[in-house]
Amino acid sequence: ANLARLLMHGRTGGSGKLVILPVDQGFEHGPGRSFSVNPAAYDPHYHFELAIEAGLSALAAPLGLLTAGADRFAGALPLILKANNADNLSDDRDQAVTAGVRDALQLGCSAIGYTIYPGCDRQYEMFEEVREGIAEARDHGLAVVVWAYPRGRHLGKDDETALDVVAYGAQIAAQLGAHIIKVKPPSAVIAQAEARPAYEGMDLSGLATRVRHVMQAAFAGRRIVVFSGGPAKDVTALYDEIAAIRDGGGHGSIVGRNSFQRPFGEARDMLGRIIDIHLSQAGGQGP
Ligand code: FBP
Repeated sequence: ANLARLLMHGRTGGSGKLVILPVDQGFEHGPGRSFSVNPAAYDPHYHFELAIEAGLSALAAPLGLLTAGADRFAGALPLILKANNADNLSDDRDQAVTAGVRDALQLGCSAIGYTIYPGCDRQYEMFEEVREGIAEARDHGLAVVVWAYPRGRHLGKDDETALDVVAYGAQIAAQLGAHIIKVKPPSAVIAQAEARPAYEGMDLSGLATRVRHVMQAAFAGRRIVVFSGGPAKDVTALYDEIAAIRDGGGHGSIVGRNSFQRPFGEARDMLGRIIDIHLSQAGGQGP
């Protein structure tokens, strides 16, 4: 029922697509870096208003931000409690569990979300923490979102978005029991030497082909996969990327900085365009 709430809400409701606003960057990247370019975004209410006005599927954020908006916006749109977090002050590739299923239920959330860092030194502890959260969430009927972000000493920055690595992260998230998996758009790099033969002969030049492969890795499309927006970029480049995600069979987008680092009206209209692209036919209406 909670997964249905997410899938039926907003302008994408009933289409099988999702467009989500994630606002954990104040915690993950720091407040100045995240919000100073658009100071109105320091206010948690701003993000609720943006997500509601743009007709999004859900708002995903840590406990503090969701609590700060709950008094005014309770029930206005599905919420995803981002229940583990990292900060940028530490070099540790790890996430602390910052909230639980009980918090999600108190806030009326539809889902709980966790980041995993496959490839980092603490990955197995992270998998165990997330496994506990997922089991409890399922007991209480909450949907589960996993941010699958491979990183670690053995992966260079470019390797984190390599196609084989992103696909591997999506597979691990699916195996852990995620209903919805969040990944970064994959590049044409194949990082693991032992994975290269599997990709021989494939033309990986188009993002749509790479997205299709990530969907395969997420149980052949039986799990919902949404793609992140990354650092703020030119809208044309962003729309091209969203069209390729649609063409590759991706289920939607989860776009934070590209949304709230623009003025409200511009962000609302841009999110509207992202929804239009996801709702249009693959290969049809272009960006
Ligand atoms: P953006 O659209 O701003 O990239 O947000 C997506 C997201 O997953 C956030 O939820 C998270 O804070 C951020 O990316 C983490 O990115 P990274 O770990 O690369 O700094």
